[in-house]
Amino acid sequence: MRTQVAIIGAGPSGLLLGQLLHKAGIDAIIVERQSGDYVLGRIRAGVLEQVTTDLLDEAGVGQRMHREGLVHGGFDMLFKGERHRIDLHRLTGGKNVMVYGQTEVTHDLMDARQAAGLTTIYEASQVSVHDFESAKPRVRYEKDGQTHEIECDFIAGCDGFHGVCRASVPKRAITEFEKIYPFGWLGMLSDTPPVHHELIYANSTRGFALCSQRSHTRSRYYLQVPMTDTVENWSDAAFWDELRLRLDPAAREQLVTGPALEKSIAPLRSFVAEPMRFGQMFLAGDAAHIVPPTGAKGLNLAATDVKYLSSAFIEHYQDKSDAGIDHYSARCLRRIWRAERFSWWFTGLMHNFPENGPIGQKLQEAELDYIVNSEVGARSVAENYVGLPLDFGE
Ligand code: RFL
Ligand code: PHB
Repeated sequence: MRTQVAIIGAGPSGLLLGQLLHKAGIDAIIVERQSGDYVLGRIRAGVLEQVTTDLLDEAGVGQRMHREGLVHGGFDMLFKGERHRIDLHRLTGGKNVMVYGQTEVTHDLMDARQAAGLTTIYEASQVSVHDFESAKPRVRYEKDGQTHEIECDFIAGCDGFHGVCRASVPKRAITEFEKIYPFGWLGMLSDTPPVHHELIYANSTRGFALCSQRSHTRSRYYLQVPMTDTVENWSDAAFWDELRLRLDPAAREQLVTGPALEKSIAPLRSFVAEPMRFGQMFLAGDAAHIVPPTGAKGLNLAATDVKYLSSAFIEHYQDKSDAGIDHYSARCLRRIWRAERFSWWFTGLMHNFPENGPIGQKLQEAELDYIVNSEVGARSVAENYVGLPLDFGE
C-alpha cells in the first residue's frame, strides 16, 4: 500500500488531521490499534476553545456541535464555601467556550470519514514505524494474521501518550519533561441534570471537585482522589456523598443524583517531549504532550498541533514549500508550554496538597480571593481558559 501521509492513531488528533488533509486533496491512511467502538467508549474532554470549534468547522464537521453543544460564557470558582463567577465573555472581549464531549467530536469525525469513503484500519496489531529519517518511511502492522506495509512520504504520530511513534525515536534524539501528581481524578458520568448551568471548579479542604456536563440532562463530575484509590472502592453513593461535601450549600441543595453510566480514575501528569519532528515523522496531540485536565487544554492543544501540521503538509504539496514543516516543532512547542504553564498553575491552585499543610490551603484561598476580586487576576485566568489566539506573541 502507498499513501502520502500515514497517520498512526484514530483519536481526535488523527481523525481531524485525516479530515483536513482530505479537504486539501492529500491522501492519508489511518492505522488504529483499537476498535472504533473502543475509541468512542473513552469518556474524556468536554470543553472546546473557539480555536478548536473553528477548526472543526473548517474540517466540515461542526454542524451537530453547533446544534447540540452548549455555549458557556463563564464558570464558577468555589472556595471557602462560596462561589464566584469568572465572566469569560466580558473579560475576553466576547469569547466563549463550547461544552461538547470528546466522544461526540470523535463520532462526528468518524462519520465524516466513513461518508467520504476514507481508509481507517482498526484493530491493527504490532504497529511499527520504520526509516522515518529517510525519504521513504514505512509503517508495518498485522491484521487478521497477516503482515501489511504502508509506504508513505510522512508519518503523523497521533497515537497518544502510550503510542509507538514517540517510543520509536532513539533516546538521544528526544528530551522529555515530566511531572507526575500524587492524585488522580475520579470521573463519573450520569443521566442527571447538571447541578448548575455552567461549570463549577471547587477548591475544598477535602480536595478538588469539578461539576461539568455533557447536555441539559447529562452530568460529568470529578473528584480529586489519591492514586492509591480504585474505582471499586467508590460506590455511586460514596461518590455523591463526597461530592456534596465539597460543594457550597446552594449547589448541595440543587444536586440531583442517579446511577453512574461510567466511572474511571485518570492520573494527572504534565509532560512534554521535545522536539516534535524526527525526519519525516511528526508527533501531534497526547503523543507529544500531556496536561493535567484542570485547564481543559488537552484536546484543544491536540487540535492546534493538527492545525499547524495540516497546514505544513498542504504547503509542502501545494506550494512546494517546506517552511511549515521546518517550523512545526518550534511553533507547536511555544503554544504547548504556555498551556502547560496554565494547566500546572491551575492544578496547583485548586487541588489539595497535604504535604503543604494548613498554610498551603490558606495561601490558595488568598490567591483565589485575589483572582476573583481583581479585574487583572480574573482576566488572566479567563484569557488562558478560553485559549490564547493562534498567533499569540508572534
Ligand atoms: P488519544 O485520544 O489518546 O488517541 C490516540 C489514539 O492512538 C491509538 N494508539 C495506537 N494506534 C495504533 N498503533 C499504536 N501503537 C497505538 N497506540 C495508541 C489509541 O488507541 C488512540 O485511539 O490522543 P489524541 O488524539 O492526541 O487526543 C488527545 C485527547 O484525547 C486528550 O488530550 C484529552 O482527552 C485531554 N482531556 C481534556 N482535553 C481538553 O481539551 N478539554 C477537557 O475538558 C479535557 N478533559 C481530558 C479531560 C483527559 C482526561 N483523561 C482521561 C486523561 C478529562 C480527562 C479525565
Ligand atoms: C469534562 O467535562 O470532562 C471536563 C471539563 C473541564 C475540565 C476537564 C474536564 O477542566
